[in-house]
Amino acid sequence: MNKLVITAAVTGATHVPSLSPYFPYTPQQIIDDAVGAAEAGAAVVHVHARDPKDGRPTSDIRLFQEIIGSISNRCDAVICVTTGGSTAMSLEERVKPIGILKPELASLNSGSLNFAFHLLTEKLKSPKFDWEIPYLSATEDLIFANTFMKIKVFAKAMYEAGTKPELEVYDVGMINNIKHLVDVGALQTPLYMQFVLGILGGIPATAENLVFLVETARKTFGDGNFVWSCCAAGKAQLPIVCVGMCQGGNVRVGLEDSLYIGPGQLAKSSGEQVSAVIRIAKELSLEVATPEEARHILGLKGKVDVSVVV
Ligand code: KMH
Ligand code: ZN
Repeated sequence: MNKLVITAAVTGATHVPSLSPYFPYTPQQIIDDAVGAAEAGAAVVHVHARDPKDGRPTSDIRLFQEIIGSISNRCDAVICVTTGGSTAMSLEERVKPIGILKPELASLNSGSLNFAFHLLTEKLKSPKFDWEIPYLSATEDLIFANTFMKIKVFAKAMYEAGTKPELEVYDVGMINNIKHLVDVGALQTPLYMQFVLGILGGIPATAENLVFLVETARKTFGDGNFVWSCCAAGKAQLPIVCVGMCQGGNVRVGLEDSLYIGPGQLAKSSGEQVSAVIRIAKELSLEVATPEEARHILGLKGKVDVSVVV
């Protein structure tokens, strides 16, 4: 049985700064949260960039270089760069970091969906920044577009850069999207899939749905042709990763997916959530993978070929 690869997704493009005083959005806060998560035991950190002035999601490559360069200097964690960017970004903005940074790993969203998080406005009593409520509200009438053509653009850029796609799967139909793209040669096996449950517009975060996703992937690709991980939005985060660990899967936590460490209790860092997962993993007699072991499990190229100029 492989060791457990823990990913920390530290910022994302869903949450806004006023939802939590612990939410990292300046480069230094993102770097510190990612390094803290790695020190807590995460082998992979998944990063987005935010405008340090007001926390708005950005594709500014200089910020990505600062964030990735510093994380890379301070720890050995695998860095997974987002190509999801934000629901408000163009294809060009989203794919740009790959060709420049040539990361070991990058998210590749395996299909389009309503990616709605307008309900978060109900939690925003006193927004610090004027962009926050319009940004959240706009997602009620928004499609997070990942057409087959767009996915081919992302995949081509990644393979040219030696980057392994982390295929984000928000619903079971996306497993068939991936199958189609493997069949036409646009995606290569072995695959690495991240099952993302509980997004409003995607598959609900239930234990049976995670089992359904895993079994569908096994029937579609066969056991030896993929590695998987799982995560869930909000309060489903810990229960779903527990189900995932019991199925022999890898897991993702972090403030991108949930701002909480317990009911009504804000997490002070992504590292807190990593530590909680590790406590449970130990009770399950699961060994946690180091970054080097994660590179082997996921089939990554190693840090040496990542081109980050700080
Ligand atoms: N923030 C969402 C738009 C990714 O990093 O590729 C999707 C997302 C997935 O964050
Ligand atoms: Zn992300």
